[in-house]
Amino acid sequence: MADLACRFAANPILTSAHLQPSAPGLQIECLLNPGAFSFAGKTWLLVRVAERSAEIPGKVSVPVLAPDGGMSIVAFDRGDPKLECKDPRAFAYDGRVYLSTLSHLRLVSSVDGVHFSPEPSAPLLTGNGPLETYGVEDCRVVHLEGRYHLTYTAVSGLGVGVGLRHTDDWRTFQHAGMILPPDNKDCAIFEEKIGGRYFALHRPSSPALGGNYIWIAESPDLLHWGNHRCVATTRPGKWDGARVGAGAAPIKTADGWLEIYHGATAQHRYCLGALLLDLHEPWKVLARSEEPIMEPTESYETNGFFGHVIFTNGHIVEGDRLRMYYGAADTVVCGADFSLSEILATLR
Ligand code: MAN
Repeated sequence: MADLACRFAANPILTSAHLQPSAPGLQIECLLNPGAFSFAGKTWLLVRVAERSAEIPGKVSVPVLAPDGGMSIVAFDRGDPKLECKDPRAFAYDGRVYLSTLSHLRLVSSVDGVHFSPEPSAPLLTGNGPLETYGVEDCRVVHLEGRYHLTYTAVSGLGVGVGLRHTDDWRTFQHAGMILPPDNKDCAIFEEKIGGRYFALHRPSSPALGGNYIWIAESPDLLHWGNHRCVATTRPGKWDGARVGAGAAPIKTADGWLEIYHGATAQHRYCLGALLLDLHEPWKVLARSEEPIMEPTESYETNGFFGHVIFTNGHIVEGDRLRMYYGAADTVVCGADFSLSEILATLR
């Protein structure tokens, strides 16, 4: 199947050169995977900014947050036999895993949805508390019952789980804590209740038995999630053979809830596909892409900090147009437009 994405001519729309590091002594390694939302007549992205500490000769180092605030630099000798560099994203020392960068979330805004500029007065969203000492990543933003709800990957030495924050004005935030404990990420809340309950897609990992699959859960209050069911497993040998995870909030269409999800191979090639879920019983999958609807093909998608990656967790829907924002090669932020009816046609 053809790649259905109409990429922005201006791609990449945001690179590390567009933003300033969050503190002296840090440098921005890459920008990734933005959440997206409309607010005050503009399009906003909540970009993941991954930073590293300034190079220390002969050392591998990374900034880490303290559980009660503050930041320190953890550094190990490059030649130390206890040091094991896994891939560019992580390393282990004496069996303990660290990320190679520390991520926070930053707001940028735009009047045309293509050209974004930083919001100097907007607060940075940084890791907060003992479950976020390795940072916060890949935030989904939903607007539900008049408030914005942020679900994001909360990372610490204790594992990778899903954090929740709320805001009304993008100035003050309420931190609701971890709603899905490790190992879990890629949590996308539906933008309306179904049968009087909130629903969310999420991605627990159970690699020893099972895998990295998309699940659905329901909740009376957005805090307590239960009745978990698996909706999509990986498909051995295919483009989504090693892991799958939800993108942004499912999109309500006449045919069902349309979810754009990422699928990766064991070689870590990340493509996008679609799932169509029943409108009233969203744990029922009506259709699923056989082939990706978008694959890493452009040089900014194949080359970078971690190449061959297209990862989305933010979009704006206007009529038939799905304007999708995505992280490319874990390095830059890009945009692409899709036609919803074209995606749905591939699922029939
Ligand atoms: C994981 C996540 C993403 C990242 C991809 C590709 O799925 O941590 O943040 O973009 O891997 O590296």
